[in-house]
Amino acid sequence: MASLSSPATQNTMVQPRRIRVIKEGSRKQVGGGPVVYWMFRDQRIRDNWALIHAFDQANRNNVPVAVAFNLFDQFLGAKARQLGFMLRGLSQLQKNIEETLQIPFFLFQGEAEETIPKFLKECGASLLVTDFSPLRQVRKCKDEIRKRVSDSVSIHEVDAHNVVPIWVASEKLEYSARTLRGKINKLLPEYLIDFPMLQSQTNKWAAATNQSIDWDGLINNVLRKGAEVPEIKWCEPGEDAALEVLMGSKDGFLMKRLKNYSTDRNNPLKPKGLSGLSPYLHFGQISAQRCALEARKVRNLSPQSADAFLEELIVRRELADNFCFYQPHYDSIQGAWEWARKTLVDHASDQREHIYSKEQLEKAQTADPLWNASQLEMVYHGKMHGFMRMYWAKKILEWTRGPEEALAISIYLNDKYEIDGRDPGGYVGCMWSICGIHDQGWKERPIFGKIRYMNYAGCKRKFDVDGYIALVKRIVGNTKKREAETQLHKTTKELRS
Ligand code: FAD
Ligand code: FO1
Repeated sequence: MASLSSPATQNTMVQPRRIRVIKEGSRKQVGGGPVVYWMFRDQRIRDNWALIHAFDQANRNNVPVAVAFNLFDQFLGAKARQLGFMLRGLSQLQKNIEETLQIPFFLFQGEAEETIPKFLKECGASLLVTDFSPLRQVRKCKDEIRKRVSDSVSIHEVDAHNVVPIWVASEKLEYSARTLRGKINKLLPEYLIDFPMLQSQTNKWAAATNQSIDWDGLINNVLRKGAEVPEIKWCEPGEDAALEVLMGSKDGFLMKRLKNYSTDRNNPLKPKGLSGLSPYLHFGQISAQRCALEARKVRNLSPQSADAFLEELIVRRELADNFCFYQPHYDSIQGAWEWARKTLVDHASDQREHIYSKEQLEKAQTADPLWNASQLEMVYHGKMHGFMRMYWAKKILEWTRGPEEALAISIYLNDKYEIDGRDPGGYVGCMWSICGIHDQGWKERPIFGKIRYMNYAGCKRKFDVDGYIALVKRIVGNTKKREAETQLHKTTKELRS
């Protein structure tokens, strides 16, 4: 188990408890070999505690620093939509990091447990800095790297994703937002602080670093292999675009849309009522801490909306990481609480009005036009409205043979089509909807048992269902039209060449 802090992390610019020492190298000090930051979850230069720590350790020990990124093969089933977004963001990052910080960015392809230790050996690194993700695939990969690197290498893990580091906020699985909120709020004065400036790198990387990366080749490759889930065009990738969405003067969330957040965020007809930040937060192209700092600055303009946004951005988001970090079964029924498992089993064989297969659900072929619209919004727009995600997942529980199948299908569809999928927020979103985690029990009823129930009539009371169905119809029509035009353009080009 990593120690929370050790001598190696006492004299650091980053708060010591934001760092976990995964491995203490035999060379007590970092001195001697370069520092490498293996960038994984927090794919940004600005406001990145892991990058700040790597720089800090390199400068203190007069050694160079580099960033390394490993491109897995279709990680967690990612397709063109997600990998195109990520790689376009990374190509901007490489340009910026080499121009503004004069440090090299290395991109490897394959299994990180092979490529990262190999790189550390080649460059004689003395310290590997990693960022933090609670997902099992990431933790397994990191543990494999820990076993493979030489004794002399130290490994420090930095939670650059959460405002309050997960292991600081709570040392255990939290029951609900209510039990975590107080712990986080007590620690905000210490952790919701501004970021230090990155000093320029004092030591140049020795070896030739003009590792030119064929970004177009990489991107075309993932677009071809993942063509089944095409890219979205409404959401521009990269750190600069992320900041624009957060606080741009034209249409930025905090500048132009915050005031309606508390009233509009549950209205699927007003997608602009949400911040639109989840694609950037998921890929780490913007820091949640940055979003929180900037939201606090404008809080007096709309306190209620600002507080509602901070609750989602900090408490709800960290609750999702807390669940995935402390609950190994974070994406299966075993991860549900006893009361929920029992109620789901008690009602697993209740008569269902409809039973749909994964294919019928994927193709939005149910008898419920509202549910079909939400599925089509996810498939064509790549980001289903937050309110509809609850209804969408709960209906899958109602229309499949049992909760295990419902969970498997909802996670499969969510990870395949959502631009912000493959995220703790998604696993927890599905588990909340189908297994009632972070929720209470409700009046018992068929199929749902005590799991919170949602239905069409309830939605009708809350918003204009027909309006939402029409909105999605327009989105699907426009997307299909644009795809046809792109296809025509491509064919014409090929015919001409
Ligand atoms: P905003 O309301 O503007 O929220 C701002 C940020 O706060 C979000 O980007 C997110 O980081 C965080 N946040 C908001 N709501 C939640 C929540 N309920 N739980 C955790 N964090 C939250 N979120 C994902 O990031 N990826 C997913 O794959 C995902 N799948 C979901 C599936 C289901 C079934 C449900 C019920 C929820 C899911 N969520 C997921 C949570 C939430 O719906 C999205 O984070 C939100 O809709 C993203 O849009 P936004 O950033 O515009 O929202
Ligand atoms: N991170 C990487 O370091 N390499 C990848 O190849 C990679 C692919 C990827 C695909 C989809 C996606 O949603 C995220 C992806 N990430 C990748 C980022 C990282 O895996 C995510 O931050 C975690 O999944 C969330 O903890």
